[in-house]
Amino acid sequence: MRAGVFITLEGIEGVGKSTHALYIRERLEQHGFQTVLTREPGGTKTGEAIREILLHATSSPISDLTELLLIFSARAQHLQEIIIPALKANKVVICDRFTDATYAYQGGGREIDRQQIQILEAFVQEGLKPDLTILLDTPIEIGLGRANHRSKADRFESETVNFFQRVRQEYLELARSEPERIQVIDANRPLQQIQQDIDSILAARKLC
Ligand code: Z5A
Repeated sequence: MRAGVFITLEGIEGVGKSTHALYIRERLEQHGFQTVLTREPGGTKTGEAIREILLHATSSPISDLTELLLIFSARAQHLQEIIIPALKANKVVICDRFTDATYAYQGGGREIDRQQIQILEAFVQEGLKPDLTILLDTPIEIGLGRANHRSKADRFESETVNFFQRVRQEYLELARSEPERIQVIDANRPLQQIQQDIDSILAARKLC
């Protein structure tokens, strides 16, 4: 059995996941929790190498199934090397994206059969799920608009508007199916208001 707390942040790109992951870490550390801040795909040396392929390998095609398997390969390493040891050491793991992103991007976006994802989830995670997921939600033009200010688009960022609409809808569907775990925040507001909502969610779980 594990002892720590596993928190994930989700949403389409540019909604503020990285910004609020840092905020959550700061709040938790102010309240005496030991934290590990990490991300997917990535979080380990192997996982970061896989991330590089997933995001930037554009010279040769990657099939949807290969993409799915690469994501779960990175996740398997991340769980064994970082997440499970941290939870066993009673730490709070804050992870920028996790398996909900797979349902949203590979399930919703790429339209891979949900049951295939469920099989891999059960195999790789053996029942481990986040205790709390914060889903930052904005209309896609807001998120994409914020992200577009940055450098060259990666493999996902080059997808169509319809792809991101499906991703967003799948995230909202996941939240409807697991309302206790997945807390939706309207991220189309000033940072301070979003952080007040985050504080309330953490306080309700006695984390701040
Ligand atoms: N992927 C997948 O397909 N399947 C999976 O299972 C997993 C991932 C785990 C990499 O993700 C890609 O991997 C991802 C899906 C795929 N691709 N996409 N798209 P990533 O997390 O590294 O990439 P990202 O979502 O593109 O990250 P991001 O663009 O950095 O977004 P963010 O972390 O949500 O946003 P941010 O960096 O905190 O904020 C972006 C900017 O907006 C920044 O300048 C902020 O200051 C600003 N911002 C944030 N919030 C606000 C508010 N409220 N008002 C004004 N400005 C704001």
